[in-house]
Amino acid sequence: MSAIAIDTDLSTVQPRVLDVSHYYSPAETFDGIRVSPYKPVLGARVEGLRLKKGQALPDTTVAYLRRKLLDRGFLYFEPGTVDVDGFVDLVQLFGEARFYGGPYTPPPEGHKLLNTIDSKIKKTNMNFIWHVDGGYYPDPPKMTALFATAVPEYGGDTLFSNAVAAYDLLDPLFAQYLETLTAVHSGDTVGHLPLSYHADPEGLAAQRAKYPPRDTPVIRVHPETGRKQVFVNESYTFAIRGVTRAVSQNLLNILFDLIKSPELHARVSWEQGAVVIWDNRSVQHCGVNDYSGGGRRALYRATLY
Ligand SMILES: O=C(O)CCC(=O)C(=O)O
Ligand SMILES: [Fe+2]
Repeated sequence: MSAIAIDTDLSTVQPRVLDVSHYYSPAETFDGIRVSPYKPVLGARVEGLRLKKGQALPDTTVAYLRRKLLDRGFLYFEPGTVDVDGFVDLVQLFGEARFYGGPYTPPPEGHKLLNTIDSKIKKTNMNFIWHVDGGYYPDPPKMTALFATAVPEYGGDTLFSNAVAAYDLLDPLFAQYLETLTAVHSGDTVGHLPLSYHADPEGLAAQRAKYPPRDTPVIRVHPETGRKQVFVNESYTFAIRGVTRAVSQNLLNILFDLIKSPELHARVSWEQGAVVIWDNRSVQHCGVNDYSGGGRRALYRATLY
């Protein structure tokens, strides 16, 4: 029996990995506020800021925080940064808040601009599937923010994934091909609209009329940062145009899997009073469904344009 010659250096056949050094961002202090990476590839933790309702921040500080948000994908503000009233002021530093709630995400008492994701109210499970908010709208919100008002004893985290870094993980020739493709998005893809409006057929019809299927590039250039990113998501992307159904589904599955790569992620374990505001254009998110039975979970949400 002759031995099989192994003449391949297996170290050359390793899979490509993300070059994390592109995302390196040292901790820094600006105007007494400490900003440090939340995770290496995504997010920044903001500590030392205290903002009361109606209190102004210097323009230079606001500009700094806006820059950091675009650069890091999200800002996590430690508990104690703001109360609920201060939350409305804080988020408006980053855009114009508009009401975004649906039948299961009503405004909390006294806050018309906000809506609530509350385990006592919300019975649809769509927030556990990766998405961008309003991904089937012609004008999805630029930013989304959450303020934790009730936190279960264990679990109930929110996951975030960097869709710019997801693009960096694509092999260049494959990325070039994807850049030629267009995807169709719909509020019906995983049943978001029919489940949200199942008790309101007229409301459902109105939503479908208002938000017909929408086309976008599969890979797009972020309008503010100029960075390329993956621009399909599992909740709302229905198909890729002009290819067979098998190719559409398989390409989408590759991209959905990519978004689920742990090195692209940050996982926020909520503490009462914590705030996260993220760039809803370049960051995907989903809730983690592991908290039923563990106490109430309620997040006040603001969407910004
Ligand atoms: O429940 C969660 O953590 C996800 C919430 C969500 O999808 C949102 O705030 O838009
Ligand atoms: Fe969401």
